[in-house]
Amino acid sequence: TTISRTVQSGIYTAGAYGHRPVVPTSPDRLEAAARAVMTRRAAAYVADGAGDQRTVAANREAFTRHRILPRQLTGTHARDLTTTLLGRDLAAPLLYAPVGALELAVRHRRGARGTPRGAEPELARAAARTGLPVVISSQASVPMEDVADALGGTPRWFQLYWPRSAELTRSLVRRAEAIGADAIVLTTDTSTLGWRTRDLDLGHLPFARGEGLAQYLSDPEFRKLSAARAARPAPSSSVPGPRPTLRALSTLASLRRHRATRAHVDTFLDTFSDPTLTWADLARLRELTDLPVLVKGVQTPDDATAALDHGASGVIVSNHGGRQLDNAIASLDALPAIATAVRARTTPHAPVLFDSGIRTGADAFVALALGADAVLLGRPWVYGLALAGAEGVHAVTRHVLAELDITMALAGAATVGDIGRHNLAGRE
Ligand code: FMN
Repeated sequence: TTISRTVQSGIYTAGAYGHRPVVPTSPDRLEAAARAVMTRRAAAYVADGAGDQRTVAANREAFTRHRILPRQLTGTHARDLTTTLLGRDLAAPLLYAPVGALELAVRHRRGARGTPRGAEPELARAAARTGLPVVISSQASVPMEDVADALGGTPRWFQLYWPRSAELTRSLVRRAEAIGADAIVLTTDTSTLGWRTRDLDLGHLPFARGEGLAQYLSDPEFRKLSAARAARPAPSSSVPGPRPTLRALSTLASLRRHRATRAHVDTFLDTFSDPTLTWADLARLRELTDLPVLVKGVQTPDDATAALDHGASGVIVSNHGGRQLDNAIASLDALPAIATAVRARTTPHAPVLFDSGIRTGADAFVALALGADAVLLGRPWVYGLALAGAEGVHAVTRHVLAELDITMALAGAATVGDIGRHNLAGRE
């Protein structure tokens, strides 16, 4: 039986007995429901993006400009969603995008029965059921070793923000190897943090409160840097910080909860993401590990080509969900030319992954048709997590896969390899 039949019939049958889906199946209702339960800071951090939110909107709008061609009597009664990525067989061309400071999304659930400490283990439990790879974030709320424990045999990749310290970089990469990561995802679109107006207006950056720093606080090289910083006398010229307000007590509590100190936070802010890097530096990362390195944040064919020329094993077409450069082009609009450039450059072609705007199975189908080998699901699974923990992540994943399966059925694609531009209406 197909996944769509299991999920769809399951929902309708349960509905006849008075039950509703674990989380809404419609993407807009999913987002609205999650926004309603999350704290104000969490909703701003997770759901909103940079500047005037133009790229957040553009990422979605781009999908409305592609139409799928329905096909009849194609005999696609049984579909095969499996695919192969970096030599590994996957149940579907879908991965969990790296998301930092994830604990924000479950803060309101603290104390809920059965809610474990840490959000990533909940994601991991859901992933262990779907079998789809988790890209563990550099900014996770739980050390990667603990996420790996919860993942069991589920594939995991590690996402790296390349720190300014070579020792810390090496240490993070070694740890990723030790937890059995299949690949390193180097996120290059965050050389500097985007201008995130909603977070700015709330004065809220999780990392400044000690949140989302678990990979660093658990790292021996980071702790050395931090200890050295704490031992240094404060520069006499430094401007004294503002006096904390009563509200800032929550920050102090947060720091305590994470056993973080100001020195840790300041060390992180100092070392996070080296802005001086150029393509030539990619070779250093290449020498550091035998793992495939995929560059995440590519939005132009030139950058895709540069990534491959400098040793990347693949690219992730992404604009960070509109959280970085506002007014940037929609990620989907960047995809076709990049897919073409990568295919012209490599045989067999290096993997082209896609994210930023995937909300539904139909979206995944369109991205695959435009040349993606697989897609990363971002905010939707975070919304599922916010609403119903591991169950919510699992439900969101199943909804997306069921709709992808139904889309394949109705468009006449029996396998992932069958999906292509011929499935989309031509553009006049
Ligand atoms: N991308 C990273 O490479 N590293 C991160 O730590 C990271 N943290 C994120 C945190 C949040 C709350 C969100 C929403 C995204 C984050 N991203 C991060 C970007 C996602 O990996 C992905 O590119 C993005 O969510 C795709 O956009 P979409 O969710 O709108 O589809």
